[in-house]
Amino acid sequence: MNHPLKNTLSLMLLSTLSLGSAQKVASPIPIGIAVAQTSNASLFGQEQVIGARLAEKFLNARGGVGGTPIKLVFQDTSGDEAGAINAFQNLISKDNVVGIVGPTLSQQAFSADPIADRAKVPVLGPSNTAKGIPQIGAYISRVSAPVTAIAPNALKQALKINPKIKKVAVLYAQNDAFSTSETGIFQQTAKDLDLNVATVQKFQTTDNDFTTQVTAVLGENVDLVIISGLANDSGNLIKQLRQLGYKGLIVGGNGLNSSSMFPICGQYCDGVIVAQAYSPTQSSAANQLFAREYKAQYKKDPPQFAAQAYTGVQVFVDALKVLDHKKKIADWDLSDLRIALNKQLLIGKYKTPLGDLSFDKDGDIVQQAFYVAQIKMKDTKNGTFVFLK
Ligand code: PYR
Repeated sequence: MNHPLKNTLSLMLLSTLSLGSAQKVASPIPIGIAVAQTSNASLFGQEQVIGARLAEKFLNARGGVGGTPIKLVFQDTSGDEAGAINAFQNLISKDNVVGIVGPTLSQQAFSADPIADRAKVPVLGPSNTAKGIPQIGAYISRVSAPVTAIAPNALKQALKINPKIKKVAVLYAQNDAFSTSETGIFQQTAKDLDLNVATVQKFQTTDNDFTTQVTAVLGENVDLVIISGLANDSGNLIKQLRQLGYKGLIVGGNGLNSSSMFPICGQYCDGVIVAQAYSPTQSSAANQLFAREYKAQYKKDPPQFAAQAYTGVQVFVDALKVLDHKKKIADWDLSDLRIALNKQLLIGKYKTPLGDLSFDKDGDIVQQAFYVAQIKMKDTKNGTFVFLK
């Protein structure tokens, strides 16, 4: 019989045991994936889930970690800070993962990453591009190149397409850490390129009506509009810019880097320029394999968010393999392994779908190549990112 007192006693005994004795690493080896499976941020998160799952399937088919498979443990962060904190806490204390790939947004990372850092659990940010992410702590690294490396490329490409651009409008989501970070880089780059920033307009990621901002932009007669926001807000903003008569070029930031945004702005997405940290045509063997597998399953080119999530899982697995050579992962104490894994991943070199990569001393990604794409819509829902030279 299940007596309540007996249950309480065994719980107390269990917690004493786990406090007093070392916790071993589970088999299969648990790796946490804390991304947005719900909320507007799931426009990115769903692609991350696909990328991570492909990595799990693929890497396990190739022997996992010295013959031991990995097992991804998913916790939905939703789109806010509380969701990310909750997901991180569950992965760290309940699911006993060796490391975490997540969260989806920089805005969430600034709240959730310090929890993992204090618990000495390595984190690989799959899509956190704001300035300052790896500097959150010694256990925080990322496989998503920062806005400083990416954003300027889109502006330079816009000038290549239209060298006459002089006057620009800048819009950004003021309640989002990535968007405020990215707009800073866009605005600095615009000044460096001798462009006149005629107006800077703010919005919220939760906004749906952009009439005020669009009216201000139209009043300035600009040749280029630069947007830093997330997918839903930026998509609606683009749609309203076009509907109200803006005809010039549009540069979007990393928040527009997902085909999930196409149904939001529909045919109005056409022509938007977006810099990328990934190209499906990247020539490495690792990417050819990944892109082929993705395309076979989803009938389209893999997007950046999927490639980055895949890469996050792969970096953990490659680093675990090195440690497994020293001592089988199953024989490690979990806390010791998390510390060793963080050290190992920072010194490793990786052949990934993003190309060859490593990390700098802060844990920021060192990546070889970046790209710029322009959105080409086929109809009101479907389109592609066409990579520009
Ligand atoms: C970020 O939140 O950092 C993104 O790039 C979306």
